[in-house]
Amino acid sequence: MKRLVTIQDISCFGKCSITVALPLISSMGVECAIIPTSVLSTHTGGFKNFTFRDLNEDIPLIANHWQEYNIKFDSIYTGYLGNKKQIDYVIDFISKFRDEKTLVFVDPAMADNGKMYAGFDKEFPSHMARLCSLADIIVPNITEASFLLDIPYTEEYDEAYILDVCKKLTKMGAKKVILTGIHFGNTTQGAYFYDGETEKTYYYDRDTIDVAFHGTGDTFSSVLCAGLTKGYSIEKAIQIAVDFTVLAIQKTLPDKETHSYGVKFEECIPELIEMMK
Ligand code: PXL
Repeated sequence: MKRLVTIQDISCFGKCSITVALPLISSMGVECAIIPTSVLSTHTGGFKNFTFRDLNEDIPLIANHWQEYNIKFDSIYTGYLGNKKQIDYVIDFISKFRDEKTLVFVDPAMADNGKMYAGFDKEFPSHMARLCSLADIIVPNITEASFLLDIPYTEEYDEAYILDVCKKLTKMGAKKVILTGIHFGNTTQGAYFYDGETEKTYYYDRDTIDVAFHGTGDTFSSVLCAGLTKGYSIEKAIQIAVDFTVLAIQKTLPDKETHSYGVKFEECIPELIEMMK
C-alpha cells in the first residue's frame, strides 16, 4: 500500500483540510499520515472569532521522531499553512523526507476570488512561493497563481494567458502545474495542466455550477494527490478529482443555504470507489 503524509491544519468544524484529506485518501486505499500544523475551531472563510492554536514547534519534533523509525512516504502533500514559520519547517521536512521517488504535492491554499484568506500578511505569498518552487506539482487557483507571481488578478483571460501563467510558475521551480477553476467561456470550468519539462498540456472541464462552497479545493487536491500516489496517469487523476468534486457539489446543492461551509463529500465515497475501477 502506498503511504502519504499530509501537512496542513485541522479546522475542527467546517469540512476542509485534514478532516477532508484523511477520509478521502483513506477511501482511495492510500495510507494517510498527518502533521497537523495548527488547530482552528473552524476554517477562516465565513466564520468570525475562530480560535487558532499554532502547533509550529511540534512539526520538527514529529519529523525527528519519525526519522528515528526510518518512516518513509511515497508522497508529501501540503495544504493550508498558517504562517511563515510553518512553511520553513515544512521546507525542512521535505529536505529530510524526500528521495528520488517521492511526489511533493503543494496546494498553496491561501486565497480565492481575488483575495487572500483572513489572517495572512502581504509577505505570505512570497514564502508560499518558496515552498512551491520545491514541488513536483502545485495546484493553485487563479487567485493564488496571481499572488505567487505577484501579478494582477483577473478573471478575463484566454488559453494563451493561462499557459503563460503556468510557464511562469514552472520557471519559479515547480515541475508541473494544475490551475484549478479555469474557464474559457461561461458554461464550463475545470483543471488546466502544464508540464514544465515536456510542455504537455491537458484541460478537463465540466459544466459550471454557479454556487460557491468552501473546501472544494481540498476535496479536489486530496483525490488528485491520492490518485497520483497510486500511480494513475495525470489525465485519469485529474478526471477523477474533477468529477468527484462536481459530484460533492451537486450532492450539497439542495442544502446550499445552510451548507456553504463545506461539501457533503461523505455521501459520494461509494461513487469515488466506483470511479477508481
Ligand atoms: O480550504 C482551505 C482552508 C484550509 N484551512 C483553513 C482555511 C481554509 C480556507 O479558508 O481557512 C483554516
